[in-house]
Amino acid sequence: MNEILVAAKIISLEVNKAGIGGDILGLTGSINVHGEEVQKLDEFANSTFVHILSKSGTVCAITSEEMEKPVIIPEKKAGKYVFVMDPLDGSSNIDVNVSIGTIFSIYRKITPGSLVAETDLLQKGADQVAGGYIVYGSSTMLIYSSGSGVHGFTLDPSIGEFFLSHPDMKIPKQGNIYSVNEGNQLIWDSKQINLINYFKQIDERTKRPYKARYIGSMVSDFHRTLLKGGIFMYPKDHKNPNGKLRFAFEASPLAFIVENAGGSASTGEERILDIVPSNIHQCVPLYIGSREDVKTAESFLKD
Ligand code: FBP
Repeated sequence: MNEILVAAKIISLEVNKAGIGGDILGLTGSINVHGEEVQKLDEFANSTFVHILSKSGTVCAITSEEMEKPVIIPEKKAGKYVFVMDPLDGSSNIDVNVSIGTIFSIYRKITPGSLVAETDLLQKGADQVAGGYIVYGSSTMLIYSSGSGVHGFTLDPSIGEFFLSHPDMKIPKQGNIYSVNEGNQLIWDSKQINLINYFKQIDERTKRPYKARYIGSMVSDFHRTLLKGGIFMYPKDHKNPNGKLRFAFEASPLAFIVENAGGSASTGEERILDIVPSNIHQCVPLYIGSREDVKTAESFLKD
């Protein structure tokens, strides 16, 4: 965790001065394994974490949304953990100064010996040792869980230290905010359309109509959902039959957080943390947030 905080401080500094210092805004010109244009800050964040963790003696492998293949740490420098990350989520929002973030999961190496096997890299979400995210926004915050509660720490840049600011965070059982890119409505199936129409209907008893909020930077949309309740969704659609968000780098770590804060995370059909991925870049539909709101979503989506 200390190594993660060092990397977070370095990235926070770069993000906060993006546009005035150095050449950190804009594209690298390369395309990542998901067919997305790589931002310079994506690359900077990825190499900062890989550099620091590779030398830390704490990890044996690193997988990243920005790297097709895992980084395997040489035996002499290897530790007992596998680090899984989306080094910079919401990167399409960097140039417009919207909050972005880093999302991470930590798993224990489960196979004996020093060789890292595929099973070490493709573990069930529920087997995370810890999960968390860092928001680079109006302040820089770390939110993480190691299975007993969810805690938030805020960076004091004048001291360069993270301080406990949000102990034992709990998500409200039900919210009144739904968050989804409605621009995709024409490529949704009827179940998804019916669900969104349900949240828009007027019925005071069930707090409806819900408010619509969508930043388009998942870390920020999730952070708001954790604090205020409601539901964030990235459904499957005719363009992305498995949704757009990545199981290992995005859905699973945030599912670990939301469940430890009293909420739920689902594909619409199954619990995210019950999934054992078949490949590190696998995508899943995601419904995450307040327990009652995710239950409502499942009631519309389950066959
Ligand atoms: P990356 O920036 O890590 O690729 O994340 C994907 C993301 O930007 C999420 O943060 C966000 O929720 C989603 O894509 C927005 O997608 P869309 O523009 O299709 O609504």
